[in-house]
Amino acid sequence: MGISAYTFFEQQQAERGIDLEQVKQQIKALKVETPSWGYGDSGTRFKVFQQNGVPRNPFEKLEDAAQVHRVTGACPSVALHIPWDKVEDYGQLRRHAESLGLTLGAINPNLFQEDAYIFGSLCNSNENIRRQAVNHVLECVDIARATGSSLISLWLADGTNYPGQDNIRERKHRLLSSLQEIYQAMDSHMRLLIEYKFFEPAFYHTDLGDWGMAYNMALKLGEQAQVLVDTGHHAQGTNVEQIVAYLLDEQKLGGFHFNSRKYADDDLIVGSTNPYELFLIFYQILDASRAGDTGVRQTAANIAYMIDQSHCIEPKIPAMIRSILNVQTQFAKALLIDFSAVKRAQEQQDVLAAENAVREAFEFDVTPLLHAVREEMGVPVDPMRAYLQSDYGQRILARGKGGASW
Ligand code: LRH
Ligand code: MN
Ligand code: MN
Repeated sequence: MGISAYTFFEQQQAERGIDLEQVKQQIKALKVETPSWGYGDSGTRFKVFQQNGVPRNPFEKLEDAAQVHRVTGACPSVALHIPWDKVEDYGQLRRHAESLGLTLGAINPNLFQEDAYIFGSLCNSNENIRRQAVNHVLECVDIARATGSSLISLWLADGTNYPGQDNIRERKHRLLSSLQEIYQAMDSHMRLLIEYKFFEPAFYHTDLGDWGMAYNMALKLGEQAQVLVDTGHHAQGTNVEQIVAYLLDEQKLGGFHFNSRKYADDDLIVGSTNPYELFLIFYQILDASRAGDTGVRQTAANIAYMIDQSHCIEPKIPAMIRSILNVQTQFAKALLIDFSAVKRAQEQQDVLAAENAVREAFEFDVTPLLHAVREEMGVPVDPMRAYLQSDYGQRILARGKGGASW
């Protein structure tokens, strides 16, 4: 790190009244969960590409995830997807995670890859299939107990392809009663995160098609149910940060699946095409968490930040490191917002001054700040370079091709 670059940055921020010590603390506290499936082979509906050195089982996925945490210090937990990560003994998987300095995070039931689910899972009109789906999620609640996880992260692929294919209102009733049974089975420290998506695999209607539907279910279920915002799950032009602000104010923002998208549910590296959107999401979160704000109902601390990406053409561990660095960068920038300047401009209804006070934070180069933070955390100043210079990428090639895939 160039000492002078940081000193200059420090002076610049002090003049703006930004408390850099506070900022550094908050960057250090930001933890982002990585998904087990982000380390395995993946693809599109056209092709799943096999890469060399991909983990062959959930144990090896954790080993790869531990590399991301080793160089970033920001990813101490890993989300599981069941049955992709099905093992005989979840206690053993948990111990393996702990031996690597990790914990097991959100448990994601898979309600989309059984033939039985061709017409849906929790919404299916066939009672036996609904039962199979509910039982699977109940099994995930048990797995969460064994892994020490507190989150059940549920995404529903259910929907229809044609008008009239099924009764939309009846499907809604079936969904609510399925979710109620699941909700009641959770322990009191557990949270159910309900993820929505506007289309795919269903193309006419999706049973949880937007945040409003997920919110309605969460509201009916109770305090332990919240909404999960996957940044790639919206129609073009949707103001995702407004959804974030709204849910925060209702105490219903459970967490995120970060990724970036340009056309659909692209699942690309977060912040690669839309860094300003990510910055504005953090702006809303920090604004809602500010002390003294009478509207504060939820703080940044109890939001589950998770990555949900499929790295189809890029090497998986560096792709995950890149994702984490992008998240840290935009979070750091948002922390530089002069919130009192924003407030003043809002009170004076000075549109340009308000927009300027937000945007100017985005325009700072936070590299010296992040270097200083990493030095203090005892992790490499340049995590990507540290990983690439290690021999881990070489060593895993011995695993060969044909690793785990979805
Ligand atoms: C659905 C989704 C959901 C799944 C994951 C693999 O598109 O975002 O979170 O669990 O992808
Ligand atoms: Mn997702
Ligand atoms: Mn998705």
